[in-house]
Amino acid sequence: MTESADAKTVRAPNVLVMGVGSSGSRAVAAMTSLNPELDAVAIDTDTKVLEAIGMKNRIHVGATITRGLSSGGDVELGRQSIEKDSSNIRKQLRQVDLLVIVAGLGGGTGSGALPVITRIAREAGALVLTMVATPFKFEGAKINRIADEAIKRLRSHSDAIIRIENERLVDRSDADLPAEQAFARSHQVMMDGIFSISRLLTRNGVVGLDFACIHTMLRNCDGFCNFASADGAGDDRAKTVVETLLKHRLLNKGRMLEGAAGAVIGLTGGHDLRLSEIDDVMTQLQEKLPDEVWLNFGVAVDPAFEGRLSAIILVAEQWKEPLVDHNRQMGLSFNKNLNPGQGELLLETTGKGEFTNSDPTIHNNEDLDVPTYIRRDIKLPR
Ligand SMILES: Nc1nc2c(ncn2[C@@H]2O[C@H](COP(=O)(O)OP(=O)(O)OP(=O)(O)O)[C@@H](O)[C@H]2O)c(=O)[nH]1
Ligand SMILES: [Mg+2]
Repeated sequence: MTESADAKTVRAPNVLVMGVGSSGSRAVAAMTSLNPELDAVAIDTDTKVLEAIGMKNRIHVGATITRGLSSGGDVELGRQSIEKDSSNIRKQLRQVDLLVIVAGLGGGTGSGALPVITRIAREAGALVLTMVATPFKFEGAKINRIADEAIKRLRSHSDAIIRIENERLVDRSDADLPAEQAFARSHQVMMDGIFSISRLLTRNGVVGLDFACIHTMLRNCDGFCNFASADGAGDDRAKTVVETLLKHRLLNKGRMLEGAAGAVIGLTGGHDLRLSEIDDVMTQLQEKLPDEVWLNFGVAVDPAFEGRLSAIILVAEQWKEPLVDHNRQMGLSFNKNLNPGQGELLLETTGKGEFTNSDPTIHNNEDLDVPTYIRRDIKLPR
C-alpha cells in the first residue's frame, strides 16, 4: 500500500482492517471488493456468513463452542469463542501498527469478541481504532442493552471508539425507509470512514495526516470520536463538502462542531485539487470550531479522485488526559527518554515526487509540504 516517490520514503503504517461478527465481516468484505489493496480480515462464529462473503482472509472462531452457528446473541459465547482462537488473532497482528476493528454491536459475537481482541492487539503493540455501529431503536431494548454494555466494556479497556449511532442516520422523514436500506446507510458510513482514514495515512499527501496525529486524537478524546464524511464533485465540490458536513446527522446537523474539543479533518482530491479549495473547506469548518480546539488536518492526493473532493472529520467532544497510560501499556512513547527500551519508526523526509517542481505550500510561515511530524519534531514511536 506504500507509495514511494523516490528511494527515501516515509514508511507508511501497516493498517489492518478487521471485521468482527456478521455485520462487521460483511462490511469489511464489501470494502475489500471495492478496494482489493486493503489489508483486511473477517472474523465470525458463523460459517455461513464467512462462506457467503467470499473473502480470502477469514477466520472462523469458536468451532467447538457454537459449532459453526452464530452465538445467537449470546455475548458470553462470543467472548469464549474468540478466547479459544486467540492465537489465530495474534498471528494476524504481527507487524500491524494500526488495527481498525469494524463491528455492529448488539449481537453476541461482535459485542463479546471486541474487548478481547482489543486487549490482544494492545499486548501486540498495535494502536487500536474501533469503529462500531450501535443499533437502531427499532431493533429493540435487548439488543440496545447488549450494545450499551459492550461500549462500557470497550471503554474500560480505554480504546478510542468511533461510534456511528445508527439511530442518528434516520429521522422522521425516513419513516418509510426499508430496514435494509437503513443498514445500508450505516454500512456506507463505515466504508467511507475506513477508506478515508487508511488513504490519509498511507498515501503520499500534500499535507500528510500522520500516525502521531491520529494517536494523539485517540489518546485524548476520552474514549469516543464522532465521525462524518462528505463528497463533492465538479466546480462546486468544496462548497458541497462544507454544506454536507455542516448539516450532517452524525454531527448533530453541524452543532457538534461548535462544542468540539478536538478535531481531525482529512481531505482527498485528485491532481486537480486546488489550494483555494483546501483553504475554503478548512476556513469554513474552522469558523464553526471553537478557537481553543485541538485541530489537525491532512490532504491526500489520489488520481481516482480527479474532479472530486472527499472530506472526513473526526470530532472529540471531550479532551482529557487518558486514564490508562497507553504509552506504557502499548510500549509506546513519544519521548524516547521516558522509554529507552523502545525503538522508533525510522521515518525520513520524503521527496515531493510529482510535486517536485511545484511551489511550496506556506501557511503561517510553515512549509506544509514538510510532514507535520518533522515540522514539530515529533518522534514516531514503534
Ligand atoms: N451496517 C449493518 N449493520 C447491521 C447489519 N445487520 C445487522 N447490523 C447491526 O449489527 C448488530 C449486530 O449484528 P450481527 O453483526 O449480525 O451480530 P454478531 O456480532 O454476528 O453476533 P451473533 O450473530 O449474535 O453471533 C445488529 O444489532 C445491527 O445493529 C447490516 O447488514 N449492516
Ligand atoms: Mg452473526
